[in-house]
Amino acid sequence: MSNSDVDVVVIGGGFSGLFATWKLSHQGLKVRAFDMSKHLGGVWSWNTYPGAQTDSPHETYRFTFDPDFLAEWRYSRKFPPGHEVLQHLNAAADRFNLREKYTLETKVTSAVFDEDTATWVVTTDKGEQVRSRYVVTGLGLVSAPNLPSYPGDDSFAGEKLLTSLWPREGADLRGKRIALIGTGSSGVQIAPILAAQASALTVYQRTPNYISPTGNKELASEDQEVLRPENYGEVARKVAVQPGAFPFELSQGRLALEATPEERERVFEEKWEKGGFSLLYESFDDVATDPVANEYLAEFFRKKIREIVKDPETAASLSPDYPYGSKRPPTSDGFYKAFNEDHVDLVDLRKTPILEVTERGIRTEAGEKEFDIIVYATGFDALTGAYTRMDIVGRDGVVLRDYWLEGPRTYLGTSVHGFPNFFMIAGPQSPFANLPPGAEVAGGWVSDAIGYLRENGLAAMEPSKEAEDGWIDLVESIGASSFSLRASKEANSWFTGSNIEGKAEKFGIFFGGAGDYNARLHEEAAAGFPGFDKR
Ligand code: N01
Repeated sequence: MSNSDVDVVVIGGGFSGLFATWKLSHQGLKVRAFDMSKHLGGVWSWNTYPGAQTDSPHETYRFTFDPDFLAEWRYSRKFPPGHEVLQHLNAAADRFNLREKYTLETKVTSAVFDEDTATWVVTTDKGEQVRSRYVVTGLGLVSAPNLPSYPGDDSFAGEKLLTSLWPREGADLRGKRIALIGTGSSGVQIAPILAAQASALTVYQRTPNYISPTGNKELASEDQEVLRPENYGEVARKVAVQPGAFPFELSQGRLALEATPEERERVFEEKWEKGGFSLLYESFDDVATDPVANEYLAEFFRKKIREIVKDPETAASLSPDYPYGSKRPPTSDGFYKAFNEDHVDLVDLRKTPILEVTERGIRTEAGEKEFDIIVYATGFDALTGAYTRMDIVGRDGVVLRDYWLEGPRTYLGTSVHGFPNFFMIAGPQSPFANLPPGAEVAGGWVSDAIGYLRENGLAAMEPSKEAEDGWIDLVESIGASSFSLRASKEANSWFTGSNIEGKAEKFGIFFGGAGDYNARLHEEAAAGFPGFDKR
């Protein structure tokens, strides 16, 4: 059966790709891995903008597969800064001899399935071709940058920077007149830093967000105790079942609908102070599911914004009117407060859209503003973009990009009908959850699937059409059954591709929760992969 150069080609050098490379190499497979970045680290090697940090707590934003590495690797802050995540990933690559498997600064341009030999022919932008039996992708959910185009784009004489392709050597922001477009997770993290360095900062906001404090802090040595083997089991237990794969308790045992106004206020206030996703996962069990409970939380945010932001018009523009949770809620320490500075202002694009980029700056219906730098924090062609930008050609010459024209089609977020032996880690229609734990679960499942094929002398597997249709129906019906997710479209959320003009609007995320998803993966493997056609 071995008429290939390698057993597996892994594409991507972030959490998913590195884990797959480790796991599959351990299984005795010959692995070749590629990443287009000069550095290992996936999105963290590109999104090096000032202020980049995780929204996931330190004990879960890491590899956990090796107990010694788990106990030894220490971040400095509760929500680790981006450069420390990069260090973590590179330390893992060194420790587990993964670097030697990688060819960096090399983009995979195509992967074409050869039916006669049931192998994939993977071609890179350096002209190399590698034949492999399996292709495993760790391309990231939010990794293909989105740069909107405006009339006059090329005329701008100043500097344009993207948070998602930030220059490694940094950028001189001091004393500059800066425009920031975008108020998602990246925009609200970088805004306070731009405000501190710029002589003038104008934030261009299309859709307001529900932004909670991050609540970041230096870790004391006792905070690291959780990483010890005898303590980590409790974290792993919570992460395995919690919908977002975070170390929160599954149920808070209280409902906002049943609480008195005073109790609601007390709990919301306490979780606001704690920061991160505490308000979503640790306040009341019904804030994500009941419209009235959700509105209590939404109004709590609006009240906070009115309290923090002194100018009432700016506060009103910053206040969201769609349900909490329709978009991925960002966190930031200092975003709202920055608007109280005299040199910081907000342009509400819903009232005054951008008409053009000019030689000197940006023109809206309210006039032209001059800038030295425009920072685009305009997000990603999420979920599918990293796949559709590559030529992935399955059986019968079907191109994945075309197959996904009406939205992603997968089984379990890991596999696609018509694309044998093609496995995705954290692919579209995977759960919306803390990524590193998910990468280890899905990567482990891919390893089991490949192990199953080899143990049974099988050449290939791909999901049946019925299994894939069933998964898509489930993903859509879970999304459509939630009042807040139904509003994803009007909130321009990347959950549904609605942030990109012209993109098919479909739920690209399995919203049944990471715990439920993990159980489904486990059942599929334990039952001998019944959703797959094998040969
Ligand atoms: O991208 P986004 P992001 N004209 O899509 C605006 C992860 N992440 O890079 O909301 C004007 O959230 C767009 O407006 P609208 C995390 O999962 C995590 O910030 O579409 N504006 C929005 O305000 C996150 O969810 C971390 O109307 C335009 C912004 O640009 C995901 O990555 C840190 C526009 C894009 O926000 C993406 O985050 C960073 C246009 N034509 C990222 N097009 C942490 O863990 C877009 N926008 C902390």
